[in-house]
Amino acid sequence: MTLARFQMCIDGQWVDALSGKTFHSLNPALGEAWAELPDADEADVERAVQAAQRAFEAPAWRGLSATARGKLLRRLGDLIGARKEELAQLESRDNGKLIRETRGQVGYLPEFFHYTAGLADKLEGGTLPLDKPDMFAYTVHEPIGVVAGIIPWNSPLYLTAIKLAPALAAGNTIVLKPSEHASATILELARLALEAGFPAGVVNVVTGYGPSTGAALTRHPLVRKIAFTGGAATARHVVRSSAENFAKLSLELGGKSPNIIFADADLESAVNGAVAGIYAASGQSCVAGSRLLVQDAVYDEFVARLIERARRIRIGNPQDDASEMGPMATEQQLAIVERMVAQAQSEGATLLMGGRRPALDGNGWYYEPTLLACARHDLTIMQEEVFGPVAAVIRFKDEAEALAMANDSQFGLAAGIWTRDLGRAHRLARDVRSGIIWVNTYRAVSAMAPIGGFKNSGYGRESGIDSVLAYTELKTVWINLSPAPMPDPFVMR
Ligand code: TXE
Repeated sequence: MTLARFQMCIDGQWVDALSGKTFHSLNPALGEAWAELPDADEADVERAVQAAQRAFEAPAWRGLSATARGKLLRRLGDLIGARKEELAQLESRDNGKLIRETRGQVGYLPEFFHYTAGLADKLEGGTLPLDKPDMFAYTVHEPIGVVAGIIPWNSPLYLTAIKLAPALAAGNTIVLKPSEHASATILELARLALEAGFPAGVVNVVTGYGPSTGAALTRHPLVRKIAFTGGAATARHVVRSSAENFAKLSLELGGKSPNIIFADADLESAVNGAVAGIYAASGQSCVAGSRLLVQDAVYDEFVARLIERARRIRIGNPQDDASEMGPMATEQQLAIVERMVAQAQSEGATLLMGGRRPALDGNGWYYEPTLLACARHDLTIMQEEVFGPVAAVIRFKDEAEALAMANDSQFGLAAGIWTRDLGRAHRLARDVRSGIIWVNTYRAVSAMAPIGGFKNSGYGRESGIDSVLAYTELKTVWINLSPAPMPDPFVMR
């Protein structure tokens, strides 16, 4: 098979790595290489960051009004909309995500750009009602500078959009480092940004591995903000890099989100919500509902119905419209899933369904929808993220026990609550320690709704009305109105 060849986007130019080195991206449905990309090292990252810094200072970008930046973003959203099928196909081939899922995600992407475009010229500062009558002061939101966007493989376009759009709306420039497992669509996004009219150097993409390309970018002294989505272990490296020059940070690190099913819930919806939470996207989702907490009275019925529904999931080629579950994005991820399922069983969990690779033709990295029953909540499978189609289910007797289990986690990204009791829904929405609460639904997203986590799920929020503010510095300006000479210089005014 001939490989597709990609170049990186630095300073508006399409370039190879200076070293000439390349690496391969693999198609998870086939388990074989399909694309060749530049393997950027420190020298390439240097070029990209310098280009972004120059673009940040240049009048072509710095001199644009916020309204003009908004118009560029709107145009970018339109261009994405016009190419959505192409982008959806490309992402599905690169990371093995279902075409029906990438179509949905890419189809919604223009909304993020349009919504954020509208925010660009609404970053109003304030006039301050000072307690000093001879002074006038106001605040202004200014861009931070060069932003590094570190992107994982599970939803590259979506996770880039929620960084790129607000960063540009606020007037920053950006260097994106997509995952070595799924870079293709981010390079296409940079092409569309140039086509939309963003000046050269405003959007750059460097491709390569995390410990080399990614680390060179996050420790670069000109990078003033790092927006990271990925795993906790990598995030710790990124946080250490940021300490060099106190780059601002936002971190979205996944979780172990509980889906809590009460006896009074509409069980059919709850079963669908559980499937959406853990088997959609083969569980490779930061908000995966990987802990199922089910009330005693409906536990047996819920588990039986979940197994019945999950057994009907059509596993197959992600590019086939009929498929409902595709492969793991990487061979390593499949190995993690297999190891964690084996460990769960050795710790006493009971395998109720799945737990193996399906019998399919070819070498894709597929894994069956899997369900493990746990008698105790302290098992590793209840505490650690798997990032695969593996749910751990446990019973609870009452609301207090459900809440205690829900909060017994190092993570706090999302939670699902299934009940018809309005008071209980609101009580748990208040008391569960996580950044997103879904009541009688799961895995809903919107450009208007912030996402981000409590505890070890990270910090900072993406999407929503405040997302652009996260890419700004606040400046306070003081004006002395007094005609009198400056008084005693040794006293603070
Ligand atoms: O992610 P990494 P991996 C979780 C999930 C998964 C685990 C590991 O549990 O099993 O993380 O996945 C770049 N300096 N999530 O290894 O390493 C890397 O090249 C700078 C949750 O694939 O976190 C890629 O671009 N950058 C998650 C990005 O970091 C570095 C989504 C993410 O890769 C780097 C994905 C370094 N030293 C995995 N090392 C979510 N929250 O949705 C790597 N990178």
